[in-house]
Amino acid sequence: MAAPGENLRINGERLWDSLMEMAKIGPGVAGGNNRQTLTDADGEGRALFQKWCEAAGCSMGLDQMGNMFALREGTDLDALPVYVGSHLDTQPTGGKYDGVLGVLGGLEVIRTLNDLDIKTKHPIVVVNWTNEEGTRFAPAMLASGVFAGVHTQDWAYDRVDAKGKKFGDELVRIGWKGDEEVGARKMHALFELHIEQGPILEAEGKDIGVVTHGQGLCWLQLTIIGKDAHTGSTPMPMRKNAGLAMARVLEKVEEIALSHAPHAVGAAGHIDIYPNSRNVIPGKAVFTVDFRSPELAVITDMEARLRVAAQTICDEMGLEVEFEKTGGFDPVEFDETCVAAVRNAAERLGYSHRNIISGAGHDACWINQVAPTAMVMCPCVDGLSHNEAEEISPEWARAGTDVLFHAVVETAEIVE
Ligand code: HGY
Ligand code: MN
Ligand code: MN
Repeated sequence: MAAPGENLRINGERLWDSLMEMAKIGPGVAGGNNRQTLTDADGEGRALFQKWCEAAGCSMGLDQMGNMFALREGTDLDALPVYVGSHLDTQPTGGKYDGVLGVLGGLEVIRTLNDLDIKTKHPIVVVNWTNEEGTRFAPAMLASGVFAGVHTQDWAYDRVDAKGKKFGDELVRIGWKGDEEVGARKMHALFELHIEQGPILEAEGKDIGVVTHGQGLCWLQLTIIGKDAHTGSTPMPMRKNAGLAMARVLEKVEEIALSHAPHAVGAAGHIDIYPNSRNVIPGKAVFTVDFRSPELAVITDMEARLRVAAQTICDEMGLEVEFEKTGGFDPVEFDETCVAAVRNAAERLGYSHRNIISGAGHDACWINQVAPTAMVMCPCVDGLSHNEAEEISPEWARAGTDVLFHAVVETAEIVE
């Protein structure tokens, strides 16, 4: 396939302006974003994205999970589209680039093709996947998971947030439930541009991460039941302290993850303690342990050991413990041809690059099960993400999107 000439580059200023414009929607309190899925802010961000796509001549498709698909026609009506995109939803204390760079980078590919009046054989579709973050509604990558057939739509619709609101109801409420059957679309390939969310690329001075694999994940929610009691008048030996049990379990999480150093990781980011009153011994603790590793056997081992350790701790303290698997996916190996398109693009454009395993989960991890898929990564400052201080440079954004442009356009085949 004819590759685009190395002089073909995207418009970095226009991309950066769009990123800053989108960042105004659902602002955080410290310079980042709080544009959680299916909130009014999410709806606003979607509307802005749709406006931009339509201004770029795209037609917008919307499926029953709220996934958005902006189509730029190709010359061959029978050719399957090349998809490019990520997610616009953010963490509650999220950054301006996690997910958003991949969606607006995809839009920039379209805008650049329009500027250069380039036609492609395969159509190109820019995607915004609903609820990648899995914060408000667990698990992460929910809508791309339904698209890939990993979850049923009914199960997804029934996911509830901390206030008991249902995913399906909230999708209707913000007015972004489409008619399209989820997963009916067939793809020639999918590419996702994403910030690394880790420190490797910046530390090594590399412009581009050629993502060959993605590590797998296990989200195990524990509910520990003790007994509410007075923190002052209850003798220590009589206490059934769910908070103390949780603390001991979290020590085990650290110990188990470190036993598989250097690649495995483990922590609990979601923690609810009840009744959360200063002078009541906690009678209940509900928390989610997030284990990850590039090796499935390691993830399986970490989960099994934690279940045993938590049960032993609770048995010894006379407390109850319940386990619920609230998310998980196996390690991912991306499509070699698509990965090569990314690597060749970085070479052609003169960007430094290295192979990398994605530490975070992405929609591409699920779509890889139904279509040839690959990812492009750019560095982020100090490897920081899922923090309002998340930052990238305009140069990194441009480099990543140049490589995305070349990989997508080469795969979509330029028509001379
Ligand atoms: O959890 C993840 O890895 C992704 O950032 N949602
Ligand atoms: Mn993301
Ligand atoms: Mn994220």
